[in-house]
Amino acid sequence: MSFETISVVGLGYIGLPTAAMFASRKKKVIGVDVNQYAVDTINRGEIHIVEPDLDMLVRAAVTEGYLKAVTEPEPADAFLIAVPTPFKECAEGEIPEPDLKYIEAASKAIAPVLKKGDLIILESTSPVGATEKMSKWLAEARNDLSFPQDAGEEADVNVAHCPERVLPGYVVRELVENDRVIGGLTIKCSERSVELYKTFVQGDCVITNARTAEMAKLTENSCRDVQIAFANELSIICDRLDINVWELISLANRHPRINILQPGPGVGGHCIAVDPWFIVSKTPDEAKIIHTARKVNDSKPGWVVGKTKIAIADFLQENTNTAAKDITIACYGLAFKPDIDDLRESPAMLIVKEIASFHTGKVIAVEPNIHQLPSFLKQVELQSFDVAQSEADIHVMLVDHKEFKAESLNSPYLVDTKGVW
Ligand code: SAJ
Repeated sequence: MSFETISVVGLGYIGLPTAAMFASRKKKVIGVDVNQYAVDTINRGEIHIVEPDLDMLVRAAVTEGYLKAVTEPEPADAFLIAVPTPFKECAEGEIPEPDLKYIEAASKAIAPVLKKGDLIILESTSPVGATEKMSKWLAEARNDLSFPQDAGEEADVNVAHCPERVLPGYVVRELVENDRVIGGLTIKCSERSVELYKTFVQGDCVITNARTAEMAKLTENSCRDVQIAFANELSIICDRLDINVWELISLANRHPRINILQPGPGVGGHCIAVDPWFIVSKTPDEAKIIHTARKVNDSKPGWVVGKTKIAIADFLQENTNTAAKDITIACYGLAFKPDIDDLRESPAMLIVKEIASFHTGKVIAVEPNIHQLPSFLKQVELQSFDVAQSEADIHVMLVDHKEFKAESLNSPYLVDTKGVW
């Protein structure tokens, strides 16, 4: 059975590009989101998120009538669920548990419009077992239909997990080119999912089961987290031993089987700092390295703040007529990684916020990718690189944006978390 109408539930960083991609292949796409603002924006052919080339894709899809956004699900042949999977509230030091409330809400929202022959795919990054849980929620809501966990290959409805793996900033290209891991609850569920993705995916669609597909996604991001933790730990060791960590890494990387990643101010974004906890919370006794990596990366912003305090103390010692309130600190970069404007879960932002909370003098932020600072940084000034360089006494390099790499800065009071200057 072919897929004439495709519904994408959750029109965020993954759902919207995916919806636009199906629409660009002339499929009728119904995007569903609870956010009325997002729905209205998309229906005007505009976008509410920042992602290169996505605006063109959405404008064309809406103008040509292949994509529409709604707040309530409508019948379709396939449903892709791309909603957030945040943590549940927990006390500091406790292991955060994933919160599946948005997946549950999306399942309950689509259940009334499901029909025999439909395919439901969970794309949200999820803890192991979430796809089975989703299918159970759907079955509870629709006892007139049979589901794979009970009816196997004979089920009326097919269910699979296919995690997204695209890199923010390259989503449009990676959606087409990346391989996809497809984990159906049965073989037929997987095969039908492959047929759906082949509408636009040029990479391989590799079939496995749902639990392995869930774990594959968590493994990819945990692997990167562990590797970055190794680099961050090296940077702290090298600081203690008075060794330049970037020179050290470039030398070690000349070994044919070594490829160490780069240290930085910490790990940000909505994936790599989150997904490893989905493994740790499920298997706390076994996931020792993954847990430690999280702790190492989460502690790096605090270490950078500590280095800034040492720079302030050094400055005061050298300039005995100066008080802390006379010292200007410039912080370079706020985004969670280079050359993007995304400030969410950014360690650089955490550091700037913390510096602004204790420092009595002026704090400047330089962030070429934004025009306005978030309201909680109201005591911080957004300035150009030139102003920061000439006004500041202490410089804190946080994100290696291309604009900063093109400059040089020489100061005895420099905390350089990216080895740029
Ligand atoms: N970082 C370092 N050092 C490095 C590389 C990265 O400190 O050498 C930091 C970045 O500055 C940033 C964080 O790590 O704060 C994460 O950045 P990233 O570029 O490694 O990853 P994301 O979060 O933008 O996207 C990741 C990707 N996963 C992998 O590369 C394994 C992407 O493919 C996933 O689709 C995405 O997570 C996701 O949605 O899960």
